[in-house]
Amino acid sequence: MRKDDCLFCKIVAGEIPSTKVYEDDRVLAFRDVNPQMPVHVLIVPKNHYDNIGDGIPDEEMGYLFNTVRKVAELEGIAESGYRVIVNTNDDAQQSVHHIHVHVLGGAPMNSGDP
Ligand code: DGP
Repeated sequence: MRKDDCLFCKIVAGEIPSTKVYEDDRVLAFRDVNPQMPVHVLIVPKNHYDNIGDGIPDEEMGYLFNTVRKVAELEGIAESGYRVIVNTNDDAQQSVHHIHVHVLGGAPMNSGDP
């Protein structure tokens, strides 16, 4: 389930390079090109869904969010803490319309941080 004009589908396919943090047959986690924190990883399902409102099956959504824990452990932020953000549609300034989970951490966050 790929969308041909989707940037993150191209990253999943390896057509656009990324710095991978974790990959399995269902998800890819890679470093954000414009990090807002020392750790800033994006996790995407390999199947294309525009966003939370796009009917991603419960099981696939659960798998996506369980990958957050794996990434936090790999990045060494599981104990210190991290923030999880899923921007959805225009008011949230979702800029890439392939559902993705931001995992941010690596330093204490203040209220103005992402
Ligand atoms: P959002 O605003 O939630 O749609 O976040 C999209 C994020 O994707 C943004 O933080 C920057 C990141 N991004 C955009 N283009 C690329 C890219 O080509 N490679 C990587 N690694 N990240 C990208």
